[in-house]
Amino acid sequence: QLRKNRGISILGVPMDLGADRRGVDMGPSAIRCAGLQQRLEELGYAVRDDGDLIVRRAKGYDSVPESNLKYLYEITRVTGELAEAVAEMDVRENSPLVLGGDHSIAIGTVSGVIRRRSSLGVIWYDAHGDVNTAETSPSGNIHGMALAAILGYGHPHLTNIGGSGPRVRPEHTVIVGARSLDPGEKRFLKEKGIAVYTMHEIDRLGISRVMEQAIERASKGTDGVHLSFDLDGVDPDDAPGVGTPIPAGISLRESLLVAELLAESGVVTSAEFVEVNPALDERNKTARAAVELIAALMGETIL
Ligand code: 4U7
Ligand code: MN
Ligand code: MN
Ligand code: MN
Repeated sequence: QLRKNRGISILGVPMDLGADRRGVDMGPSAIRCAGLQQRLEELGYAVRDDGDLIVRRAKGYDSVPESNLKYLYEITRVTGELAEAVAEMDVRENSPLVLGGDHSIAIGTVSGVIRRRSSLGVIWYDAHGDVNTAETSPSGNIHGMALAAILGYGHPHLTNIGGSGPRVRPEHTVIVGARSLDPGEKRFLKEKGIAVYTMHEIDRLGISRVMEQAIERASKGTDGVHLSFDLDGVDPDDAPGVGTPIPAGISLRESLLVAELLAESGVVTSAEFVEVNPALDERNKTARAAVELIAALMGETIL
């Protein structure tokens, strides 16, 4: 539980190799600048900032020949290191809070967490599904393949990060906020029976009922829930600083309710906030939104 009996360990992963647009490598710095640590300390947490992992700037594409996987080798190396670092945080009884970076880093975070919590639920808050593989991806960008890899589908380099241990199961996986899914992703999600709360369900049921169901699904029979929060799930009016903005999204206000409901439920054991792109932002608005969301997730209330 992300509660005050545990400390919080912050780790930045300044990587943009999994995305098309450069600039999300500046995300961790922008989120720190928006006052993250102080905000969490004011809530009473013992916060430890473990700094950033080192990401090598690749010269050109280090893609596998004949394959549709951009920067596979450096992404494999960084996510492997991230998995080690995250597993260690859990040993120290600190809740991992990872700052991205592009969404491919989730492969490392989840691989680290699942070593200690072998039955892990995942809530994937995102405008996208991120369940492409090299075969279905229209772009070759690994951030669009992260959830597939976590579920065990894709290139073996990506599916074996952190060793061949337990995996996240489709019935414990929930996507919230989807509004841009590729044809291959739609097939994959239906075939695996993954719960997807698209904007349609959010509009029909309301975000609060959606979250009740999402929490139930991700937490039932698991020993923890990982929140993987892509800032592009938030409407681009509220979070313009992302690489792949998709209109008609979840407002910041509803997104804060998501974070508050997760805090109330007490099920979240680790989290990451990804895809903040300061180069495309307006006065650090998106990083500031991320800090608001993290504070709410950690139990901050208005009154
Ligand atoms: B993000 C995309 F084709 N589906 O695979 C792809 F639309 O982590 C976008 O959610 C992926 O930001 C977006 O390249 C990845 C595209
Ligand atoms: Mn994503
Ligand atoms: Mn996305
Ligand atoms: Mn994105």
